[in-house]
Amino acid sequence: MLLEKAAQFIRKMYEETGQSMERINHRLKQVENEITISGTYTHTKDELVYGARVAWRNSNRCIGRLFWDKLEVRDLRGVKTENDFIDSIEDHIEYATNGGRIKPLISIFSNDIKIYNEQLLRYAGYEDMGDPKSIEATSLAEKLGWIQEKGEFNILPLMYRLHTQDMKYHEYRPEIIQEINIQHEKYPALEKLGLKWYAVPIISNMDLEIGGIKYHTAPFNGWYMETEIGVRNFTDEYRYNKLKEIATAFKLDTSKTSTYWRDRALVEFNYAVYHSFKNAGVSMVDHITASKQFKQFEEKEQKAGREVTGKWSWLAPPLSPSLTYNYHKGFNNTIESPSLLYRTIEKG
Ligand code: HEM
Ligand code: NRG
Repeated sequence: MLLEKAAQFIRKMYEETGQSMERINHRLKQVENEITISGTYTHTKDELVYGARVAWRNSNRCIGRLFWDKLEVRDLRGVKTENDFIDSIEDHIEYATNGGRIKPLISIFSNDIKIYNEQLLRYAGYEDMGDPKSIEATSLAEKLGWIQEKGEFNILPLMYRLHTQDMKYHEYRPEIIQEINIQHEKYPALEKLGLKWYAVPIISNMDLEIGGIKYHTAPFNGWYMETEIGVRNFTDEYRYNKLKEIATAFKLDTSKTSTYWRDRALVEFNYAVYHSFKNAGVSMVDHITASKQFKQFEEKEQKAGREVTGKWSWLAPPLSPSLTYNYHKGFNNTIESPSLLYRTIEKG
């Protein structure tokens, strides 16, 4: 089974990158030998880089895939010590943030290291404050000894385990974390709500699968699409649930549904999120541009003779979806390999 998956990956990669039959066969033989002797095999650096990029290309729920071949890949399989691990994670945050010009980046560690955070940067959640999505992660951090005064925007510490040790937490150096205050030039009352968000979404709870090998610890990031923050994180009732306060800051009449206060507030708020990031010099894409980029991605893939797979409910943006191209077509949601998958290992 592993051999089959490995061979399929090697063939696909070596063919796509225009290598000779001789090289393909040589590498296939090597992999077969390694699997026969040890039960597994080791990717070369080139295979890791290519595999990670194709995993992004195959991410059916991602609208940002036009840039799949620009993903920077850090091969950190050799990191063994706790200090090196923490430094590498902080380096990822700093290097990906890049002073606001965010770089798509993935850091691949060995499976001897585990990360328990959903994203490297996330705000803590309490019953009555913060991001409800993080309530479980916050109590885990507290169990590990993390102490913080409750707040709306406390950055959770890194929670990790090296195979020789117990679970631990680490608080990031604050200077590596960039955050953006949300404001609107016409409505100063918005800024007074004190809303802010971090610059870079770095997903750290997914498996990277390449040729039958699963990397459980491979945090990756691109930049935000404004609706992720503007439509979902601040607006969903089970997240920050701020729509009414936002509408009031925009002086909308919230006394009845028929004033359309919800929809009006949502559009204006997404405008505010987008321009707050841009004015701070931080990369962000709006949903209309992202959909156009996705169309370009489809066209490029078609030229390369590949079918694009996708999941409609994620590719249609949650703001004015029918204004975007993605809304009006169907997608084939087959999962191709390499890919990024929801994690399968047990916590612990
Ligand atoms: C999901 C945009 C880069 C892999 C998403 C979503 C958006 C998005 C809007 C949906 C998120 C949601 O609704 O919660 C972008 C943009 C990028 C980018 C604008 C800018 C470069 C990347 C990169 C990778 C990636 C670099 C991997 C290397 C994924 C995956 C998902 C996803 C696996 C699904 C996440 C899940 O199921 O929770 N992306 N993305 N994306 N993206 Fe991207
Ligand atoms: N909606 C989540 C982030 C999910 C992934 N989005 C990206 N990924 N843009 C949130 O934190 O709001 N990326 O790799 O850029």
